[in-house]
Amino acid sequence: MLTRQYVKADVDGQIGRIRLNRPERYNALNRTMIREIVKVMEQFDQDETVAVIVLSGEGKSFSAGADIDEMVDATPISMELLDPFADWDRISRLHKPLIAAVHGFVLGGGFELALACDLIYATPETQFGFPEVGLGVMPGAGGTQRLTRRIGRTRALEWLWTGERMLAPEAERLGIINRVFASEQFEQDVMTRAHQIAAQPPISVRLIKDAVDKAGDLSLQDGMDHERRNFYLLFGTADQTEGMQAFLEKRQPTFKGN
Ligand code: CO8
Repeated sequence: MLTRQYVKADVDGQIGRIRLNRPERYNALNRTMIREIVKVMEQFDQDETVAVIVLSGEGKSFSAGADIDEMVDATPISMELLDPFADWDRISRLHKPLIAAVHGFVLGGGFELALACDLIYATPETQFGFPEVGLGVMPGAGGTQRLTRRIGRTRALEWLWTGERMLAPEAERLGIINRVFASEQFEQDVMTRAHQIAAQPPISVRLIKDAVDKAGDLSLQDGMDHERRNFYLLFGTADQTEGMQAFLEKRQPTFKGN
């Protein structure tokens, strides 16, 4: 168990699990906590025994956002010098599938942390929201950008301006999250899904993520060129030979990750 001050982490099969562990403060994210989360994520990303990373929260909630106590006295210059988002930026450079398994409150920076993951699963009672406007600020860790890309400008604006909360089934309907799983067996359902992805050939999984990430930034033709290069690359893997051979021989493939 890779336990740190604000984070618990362990490996279950091929799943690297990270739990935010500041439950008495609804897992409010201070700088140390973000640094710890990202460090463990990077450790798992480099660990050959881990195929998928699952991020969740201890206690009643995933996270009520950035630690307001830590921000109350900040100035533009102190923020510029501190560069608090440098750690956040490293999340988007991870290669392995990153799943946010959320419950309770998922607010502000907590919501931005979930949106920085590849997939989001939630319990039906989970409440998502960006309350920053009511604090005289706005999201700063990607909220306006990632939310707008998912639900479009008009919906994003209304939600960010009002600071209203949304329940998980509505977030699922709008395509902000992937799926809602019943609370009673939430952890099992998330782990089943994580194991399902972990069983796939890891280089395919990695290059699919890489290509999908390009879809937001490149023109269609440039994106397709990038996709094609990744596609060709996979024909250099043993897992491609095994996957196609197994299909022809009508048996289950055994992937080795190379
Ligand atoms: N920061 C610091 N402390 C918090 C936070 C927070 N975000 N959220 C809860 N807490 C603390 C409370 O102060 C309280 O502490 P104490 O017991 O010492 O009084 C404890 O957690 C329990 O909270 P409540 O008593 O308020 O519990 P309730 O059940 O009444 O309410 C809520 C729970 C609804 C979650 C409520 O606590 C709340 O509204 N919290 C603040 C939510 C919020 O505004 N989040 C946005 C923060 S700003 C942000 O996220 C900007 C992100 C930009 C990236 C920043 C990178 C540096």
